[in-house]
Amino acid sequence: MTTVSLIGAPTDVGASVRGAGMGPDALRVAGIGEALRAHRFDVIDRGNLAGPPNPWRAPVNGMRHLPEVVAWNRSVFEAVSTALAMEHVPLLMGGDHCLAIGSISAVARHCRQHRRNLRVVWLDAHTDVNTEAISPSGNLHGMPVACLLGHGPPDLVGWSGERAALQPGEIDFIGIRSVDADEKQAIRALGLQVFDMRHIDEHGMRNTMTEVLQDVDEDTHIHVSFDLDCLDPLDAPGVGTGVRGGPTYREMQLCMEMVADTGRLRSLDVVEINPALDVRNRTAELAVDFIQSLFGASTLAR
Ligand code: HAR
Ligand code: MN
Ligand code: MN
Ligand code: MN
Repeated sequence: MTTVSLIGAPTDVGASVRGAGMGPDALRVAGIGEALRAHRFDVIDRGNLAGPPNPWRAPVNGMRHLPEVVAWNRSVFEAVSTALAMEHVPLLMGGDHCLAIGSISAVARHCRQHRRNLRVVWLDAHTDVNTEAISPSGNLHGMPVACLLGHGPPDLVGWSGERAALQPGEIDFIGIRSVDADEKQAIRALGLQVFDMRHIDEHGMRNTMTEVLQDVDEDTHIHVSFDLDCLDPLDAPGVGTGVRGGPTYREMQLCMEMVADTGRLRSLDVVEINPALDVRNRTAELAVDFIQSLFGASTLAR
């Protein structure tokens, strides 16, 4: 039986608004553990990691709260590494999206050690590929992908053991509809594969996911990094940086089910849920609904 390790990282140090630190408990209240157990997973809730409070300061050298972001990601890196070493599926409950630096660095190191091919599926309204030199905000939740590709402050680069935890061909972005001006140039320079909302409008989620998953084989480790602002804010109001025009509920279900069908999902981030902005925990409940599909609960599955 597969064991899922729930890891809470209750912080908003990388975000532009406060509140994402309550995300882990919102997911627990929405029944994340019970939902996975109902689908015959062993679930261990590791509780919440500890880390520094949000000092709520202005950016320094183009970054807000760098020391705090480093500290939180160190804890995440250790916890995810420990879960992977036990062959558990780590499910990181954020917290804001800066935490993907620690999480995916740990996954990348594990994949290299075990000679697995890594595929990261980045579900987000944003590409998060800013650097401190080009970010319009200085918020580190807009920079994790750049750091993982080896571009960012030395303190946040190289954790996997290589300068770049990821190669550009190892990550696909789905649901994108908000990219900053200089970030667009960075995407082109890096040669990143971005399936934006226009692509999904024109080709549909089925064709999009077929393309994303085409080279997945039996040695592939799929990591999904699920930023809840990928969804339309009408469905998921509890996010700090919502952008209208996201995938529909059905499109997102299909996305999750097609990942599940590969049988290769091995790690997951669930980030950017902000209960302070939510309506009756709707966003966390929706997240749990999609997570069940991602772990294989389709309508007619036994
Ligand atoms: N691109 C903007 C910035 O860098 C906003 C991006 C952050 N929002 C997120 N991450 N929730 O996906 O400030
Ligand atoms: Mn994000
Ligand atoms: Mn986002
Ligand atoms: Mn690709």
